[in-house]
Amino acid sequence: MYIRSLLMASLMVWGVNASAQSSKRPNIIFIFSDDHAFQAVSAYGGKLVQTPHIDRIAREGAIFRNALVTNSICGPSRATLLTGKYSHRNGYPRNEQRFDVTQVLFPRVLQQNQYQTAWIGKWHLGSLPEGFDYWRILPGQGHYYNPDFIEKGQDTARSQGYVTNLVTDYSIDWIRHRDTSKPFMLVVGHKATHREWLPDLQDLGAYDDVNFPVPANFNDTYENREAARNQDMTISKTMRLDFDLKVHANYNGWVYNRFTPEQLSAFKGYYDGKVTKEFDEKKLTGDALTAWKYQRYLKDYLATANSLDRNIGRLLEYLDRSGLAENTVVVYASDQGFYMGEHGWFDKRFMYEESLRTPFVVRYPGVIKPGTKVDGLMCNIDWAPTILDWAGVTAPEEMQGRSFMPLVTKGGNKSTWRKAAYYHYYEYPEPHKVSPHFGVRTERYSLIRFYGPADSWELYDLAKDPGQVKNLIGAKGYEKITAELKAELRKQIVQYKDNEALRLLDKG
Ligand code: SGN
Ligand code: CA
Repeated sequence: MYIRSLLMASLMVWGVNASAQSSKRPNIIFIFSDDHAFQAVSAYGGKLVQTPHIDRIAREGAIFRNALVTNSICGPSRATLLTGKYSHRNGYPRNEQRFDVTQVLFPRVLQQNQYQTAWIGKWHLGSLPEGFDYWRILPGQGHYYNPDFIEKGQDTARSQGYVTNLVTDYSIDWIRHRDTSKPFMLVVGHKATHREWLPDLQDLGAYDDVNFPVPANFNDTYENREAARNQDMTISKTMRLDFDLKVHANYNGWVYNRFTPEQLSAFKGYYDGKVTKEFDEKKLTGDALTAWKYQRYLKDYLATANSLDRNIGRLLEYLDRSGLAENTVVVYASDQGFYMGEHGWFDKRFMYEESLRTPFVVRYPGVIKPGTKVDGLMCNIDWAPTILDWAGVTAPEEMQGRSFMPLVTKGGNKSTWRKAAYYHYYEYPEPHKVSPHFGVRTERYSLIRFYGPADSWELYDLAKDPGQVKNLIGAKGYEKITAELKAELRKQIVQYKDNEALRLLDKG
């Protein structure tokens, strides 16, 4: 009897502790957009646009100025978020395959630790989600208007409305109706600002009065850079007037055939009535046409981003109103960066700064000091281990990143943080014909080994050449740093067990 009551007492104490502890464990919301360039976020100093709500997260928490992806495209970035591993370890190096959901995924680890988990919005991994109590995803790339959603346990069904609003509505709904006895982790997966940059109706023409400055390397001639010369992602040649810029748009095509008559009429009013009209009147060719396409591209892209930022504001406001803000970590990140005309491009893929770096801001009330600015090299392999760290869970051995909390906490040991980051891109040739490559990025330098059709090395001094137009490989005076960086690259390849890259490196 005595033993039994002792046991009961200790169970009760354990129970109390456990629940007291779990009530302190934060909720986690990971807002994950698609192709949103840091140049288009005002918190990053971008003069192109105002993003007050993303900026608010940065102001009330931390901004990472060197948040790097390890393979700059969609599916691979998502696979890395889920697994904390490089593409060569999680089996998802290219888009449009089937992601293996049976491997260790951070949401499943959270579930095992009494978290409730959900993924709402763009998923783009071929297979259906696992490790989530609830999910409601866009099939494939998804549609901007009246998109289909696949909801766990339900048939695919079409929703009415604009995708960024819908993803936010469904996210707030889920939070509202969740099991409140547990902390939660929710990924809010936005389609915006992916190509073909369709804004919400209320944002059509939002930037029509703005004349955007052209990046210094807009007319890059790709000298001494074979991979950059052979890509297929220029505003001048690759970007399509009809599909991308909606000039003489094909309103019978798959993008528009699901529009309501009202939506179609608003689009025609703007794109036929204004944009196509202007195009027809101006009769531009050559550089003048490219300059016009650039302006139109930014106008559409940034108008699409307006809705993204507004909806982030809506979610933050819901957290304020519901009292959840205080105990909820909010991250805003994109799956990679994007070119806004730098090198004359749109799209991503290259290990050059605009697509290597992605926006990443995080608010963690009471833990991360407001206004924190981080320059350390943080990679997307670190995201899963960090999320688990927030939940008080040690990351499984096979995850290759580590929690970035030492970078944002007072007294955190920053001395052991990585001084070099490893990158490996694979998808070739379609779309965009970017030669596969791997490389290493330090605070100051970027060393890249292209393989496949462009079999070459590149070296950049980011302090002297932030626009990366001067390949220093073989240049006099750079022998020592090149040798050091090559040694660092080999070290990283061995550390992260990238056997394919090691074989290529051994060839020279
Ligand atoms: C589509 C786009 C490409 C884009 C890929 C990958 N073409 O194929 O421009 O690079 O998606 O993007 S489109 O004509 O269909 O718009 S990712 O973000 O999903 O990796
Ligand atoms: Ca993307």
